[in-house]
Amino acid sequence: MPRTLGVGLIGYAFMGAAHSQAWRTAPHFFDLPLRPELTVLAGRNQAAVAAAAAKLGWSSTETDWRRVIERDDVDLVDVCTPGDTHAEIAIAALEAGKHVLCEKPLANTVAQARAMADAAAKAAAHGVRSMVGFTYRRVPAIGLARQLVAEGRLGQIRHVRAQYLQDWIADPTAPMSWRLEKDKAGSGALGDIGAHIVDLTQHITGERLTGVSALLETFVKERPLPAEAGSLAGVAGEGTGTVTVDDAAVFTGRFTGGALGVFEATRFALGRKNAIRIEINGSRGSLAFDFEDMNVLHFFDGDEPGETAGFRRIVVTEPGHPYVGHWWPAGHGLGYEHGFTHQVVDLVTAIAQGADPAPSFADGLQVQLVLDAVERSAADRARWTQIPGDD
Ligand code: SOE
Repeated sequence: MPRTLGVGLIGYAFMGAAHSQAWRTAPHFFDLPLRPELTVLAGRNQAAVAAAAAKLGWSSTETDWRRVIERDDVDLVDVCTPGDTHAEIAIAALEAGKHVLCEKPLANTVAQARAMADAAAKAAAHGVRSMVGFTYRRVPAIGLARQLVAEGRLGQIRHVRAQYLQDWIADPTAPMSWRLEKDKAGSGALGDIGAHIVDLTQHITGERLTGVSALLETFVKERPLPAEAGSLAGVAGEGTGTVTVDDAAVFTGRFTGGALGVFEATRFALGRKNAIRIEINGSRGSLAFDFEDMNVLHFFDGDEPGETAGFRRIVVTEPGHPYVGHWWPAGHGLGYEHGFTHQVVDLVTAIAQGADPAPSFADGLQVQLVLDAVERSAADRARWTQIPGDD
């Protein structure tokens, strides 16, 4: 029987529920070297967190995240709170010797993200591991995309085209939520969903963004206050609040290998619910992905003779792809939640092996540097803005 890994989850809204599902499910479909225990769920409201713990399968509750970090039966802290508390909680947990999984984006500012990355590097020297939750990396079709690029099947990357399209606040009467408040969320569509396409395109291509030119827009500046606090669209109550973040971000960029990038992150693409669309064009081939058809990768092989060349629709459900063989027979498909379960599998495996999991807090800091450059560019008439890097 493998040793246990006591998990303490902070936060129980949408991400808390997705992470709870992953902690519950992973040991039932993967042979894990450590057995996760859903030890404690933390939330500020005792009645609400007790109800969430019962629903999501947690053994105990706390109303102060500091108590979670003090507990000897907690080995790992999973941070699923709004971005304004990521740094305080994650750094305290790392300094207490707890492994940390932190939701994306890593933080609300570069300074916070840098402090988190520094704390993670210090903790790693003592065998304490950390990961930032860019779960879409763990969608099998994305893994195949990265593999094809790494094998040179696309050749030299020329174009990266990435969109993340949602519409949950396209209705101007949709009420305020913490995701629309800068002091809580750091930014709007840019950090919440733009962070995903920045991470994904860098992950697939193996290249980094070196500079951007950007526009941000807030289409609806005042919204009804919610009848009750919630993280996504809720029910309108009395009064109004001011939206202090972007509703949409569009930006161009250059990658380290010379490719040009075009990015769009918006919550106003009416009819698009969670459409992550990526197309990459190289000198030898192209690929295209749409999360709303997440088990499929489209691949154009430029080596194919023109008469029979065309985008191939690959259904990425064969057991030979990472993770896939642990689930269903070919063609039955995976869903949004599987990326979270795969995240738990890789994190627990890395901890057991004494390895640093990816994406690391350093990877999260790099995404934060891109987000910050986008905001600085947009504030200066879309001026070209370099992204600090090792070079
Ligand atoms: C809301 O836009 C959201 O929940 C993001 O915060 C998540 O990271 C994404 O996976 C789904 O949409």
